Amino acid sequence: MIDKNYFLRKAQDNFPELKYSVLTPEITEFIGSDGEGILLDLGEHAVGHFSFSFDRVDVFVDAPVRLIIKFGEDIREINDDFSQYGGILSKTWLQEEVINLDFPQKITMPRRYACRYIKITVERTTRPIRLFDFSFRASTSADVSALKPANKTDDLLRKIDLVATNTLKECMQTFFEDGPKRDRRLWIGDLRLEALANYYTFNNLEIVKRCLYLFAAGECNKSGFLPSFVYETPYYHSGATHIEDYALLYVVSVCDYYEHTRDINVINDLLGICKSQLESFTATLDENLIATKQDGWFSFIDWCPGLQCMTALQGVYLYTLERFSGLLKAIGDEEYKKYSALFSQVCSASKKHLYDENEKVFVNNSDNAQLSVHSQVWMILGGVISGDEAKKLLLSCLDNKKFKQPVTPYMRHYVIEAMLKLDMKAEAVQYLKEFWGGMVELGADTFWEAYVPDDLEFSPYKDRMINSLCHAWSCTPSYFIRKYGL
Ligand code: RAM
Repeated sequence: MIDKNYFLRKAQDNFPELKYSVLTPEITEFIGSDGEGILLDLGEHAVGHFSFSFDRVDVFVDAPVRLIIKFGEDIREINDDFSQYGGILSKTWLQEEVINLDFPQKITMPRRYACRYIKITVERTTRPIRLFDFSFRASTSADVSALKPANKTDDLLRKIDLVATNTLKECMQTFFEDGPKRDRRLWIGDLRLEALANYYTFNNLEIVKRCLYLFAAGECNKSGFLPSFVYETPYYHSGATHIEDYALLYVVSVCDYYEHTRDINVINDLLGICKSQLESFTATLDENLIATKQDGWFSFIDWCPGLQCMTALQGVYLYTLERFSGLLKAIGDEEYKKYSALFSQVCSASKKHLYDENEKVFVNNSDNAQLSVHSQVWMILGGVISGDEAKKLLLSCLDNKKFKQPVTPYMRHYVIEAMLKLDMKAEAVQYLKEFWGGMVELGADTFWEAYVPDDLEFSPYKDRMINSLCHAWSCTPSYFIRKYGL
């Protein structure tokens, strides 16, 4: 019978194998006393466990030694003063430990870290000490040997692809994590983009199946939407938060999976859930076929402050309807007719009610005054406008101060998807190079959770220190470069 336990069993059957490697920094030893320290560089971003040995130098150390060990995904994070942290997420995500050592020993730190740099400061010792034998045991479920280099002559695109595949590799653990530093959870929005990039790089199908089943086992909310995230450890737990656009994008992720694998067994298992996500959403349409905000709803779209999401959300709904009816048609399910008829009706209704004919722009039902790139992009992806009209609209809103702009690589992904849908390949390359290339120029080894080129302090959580610098949803340049030959 298809129930939660069945889905969890399926998720378990597709548990990916973790591969380990050991990294050692160039510096092999440190001898020092109070207040002194050392900065280790692993040479690349890594996710795993840190070990080192500690010994006396010559004389007996007659009191415990206190070390402060800080892990940084980049050097800026190492130089941050965590005591000044004022963000809204728990400061326990900041990777810093204070440890007291009673006697010479080899230590393997119990927590897993995401870092390139490790700074060890001797906070207190009564005698000089020696630290040595530094090593970092890194893990990933990506098979790096399966990765072919992107066939690129353009140097910047090659670098972007490298950083993007590295980002994905680091987020591929026993499931697709959003960020190995934080939140270390499986979120639908991130899953979709990671899976896309994975199909064109490491092509690990087990992990995708596992993630789809982990969500299928989740608790739906009273509207019937899947949870937006799940935890796998210490035991399976599905999030209390439900995000409408993420629930829809689950359906799209299932469609992507079928398109890539033609694996009908998985589709048969998940079809019922996909249908119910769309039914739940359709139930909220008003008499004009426009989605209405329900009590307790949270729509994401992007971390752009103050963004009104409803028009973009309507676009996500249309995008999902179109993809899902395509899937049903491909597998010979006659219900596709119902979804494709609905798609056409909602599409014309959206143009009629959400498009300002005078200004030639999509507005928000809830707040007509707010213009955003998000609304335009999702209406294009939803098929509400196309051709030259859509191209003109898209070009006019990007980098235009009158429109709210994307702040995450996640939303930027959908801008590029819209461009490619409109055959704007040259513009897509330029946009990708400017945005992701900007991070490369700033020295990124992996791509970040949020990046606003003219505000490097931007954080969705009110303090940049907590931002994840290796974030799954930013890995899709490899998908675009490899799939579309950008
Ligand atoms: C953050 C995470 C994650 C994202 C959600 C909506 O907590 O960064 O990647 O999917 O927000």
